Amino acid sequence: MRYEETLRNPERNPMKRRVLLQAGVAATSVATTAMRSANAQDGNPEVGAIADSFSRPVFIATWNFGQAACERSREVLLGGGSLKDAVERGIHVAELDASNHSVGYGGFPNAQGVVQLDACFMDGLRQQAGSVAALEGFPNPISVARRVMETTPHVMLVGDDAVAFAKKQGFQPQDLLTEEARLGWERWKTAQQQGESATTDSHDTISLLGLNADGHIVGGCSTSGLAFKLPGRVGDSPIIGSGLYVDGEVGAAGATGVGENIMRYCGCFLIVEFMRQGMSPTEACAAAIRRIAAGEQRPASELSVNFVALNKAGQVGAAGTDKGFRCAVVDGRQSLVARPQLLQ
Ligand code: SD4
Repeated sequence: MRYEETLRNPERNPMKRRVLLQAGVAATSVATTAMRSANAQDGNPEVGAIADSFSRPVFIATWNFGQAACERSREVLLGGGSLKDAVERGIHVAELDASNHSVGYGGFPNAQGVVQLDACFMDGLRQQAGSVAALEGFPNPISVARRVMETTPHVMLVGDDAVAFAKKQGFQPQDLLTEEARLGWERWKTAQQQGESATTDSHDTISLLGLNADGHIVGGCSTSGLAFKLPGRVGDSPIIGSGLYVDGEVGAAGATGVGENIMRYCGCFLIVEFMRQGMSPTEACAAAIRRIAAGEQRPASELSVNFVALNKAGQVGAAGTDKGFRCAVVDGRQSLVARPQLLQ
């Protein structure tokens, strides 16, 4: 069984499923899996059917919980905040949600029990970007990434030097390892020691894209990465062009899934380029997934790669390989969760 399959489908591996259930590794993760299976038959509209029904300003984000984040973004924007503030503060909703074990505070730690966060922020105006990777001790890495973009001539800061930068910028360090996440890690370690390679279905990165009435586009992506990852491992999420890309003239794309399968293909950059060539956001997301599957020479269903996108006109789209993947779309009149195009 491939790595991605065990991540996404513990039930396909009885051993791993048993480990998950016995160890109770994040009961929430198991619950999430169950919820996602149920969602596969849910009544949410297909994104293709609603792609043109939104008007600027509009926000789109990954996963069901992206709806609360997008609603917060809308509130900030309509309350007079800038689009950058709207995207940043929308992402805070997911980062500060302790029950979300894939983002910010409460995220599952790495194999050594340390929570290491990745995030990037991008403004379509002259493609400004900021990013942090393997950042320890700050619950809102998206804000640190934005600060890298706005206050330095650089794009990316990592590790201890990113920590030093965040402190200098006035961000308050705090312990991000919640008791629930720590217990999940303990159980994972115990299972490993017993020779069972336990995995979790912890896979809920937030990528949030916003377009305002003037056609300005901003995006952000924030994650704790894969649960119990090798210390120092960095995925697609903070890599400009992989986990996120924004081109002010064309549109934006954001990702969630197994970073190793996204970053080797510059997934989000590819989607924006497909949109530049005339594809709709959903067509572009699907084309990127097909490209990755062709490159990997294996079915899309094995990849765990999922994307959201929007173009400058305000058309939204999404496609993914995970049956439970959902996206949230919010504009001035509507707020809903939609089913992306599924590629298997
Ligand atoms: C990563 N892409 O670090 C992230 C994980 C993720 O939903 O998207 N989880 O590989």
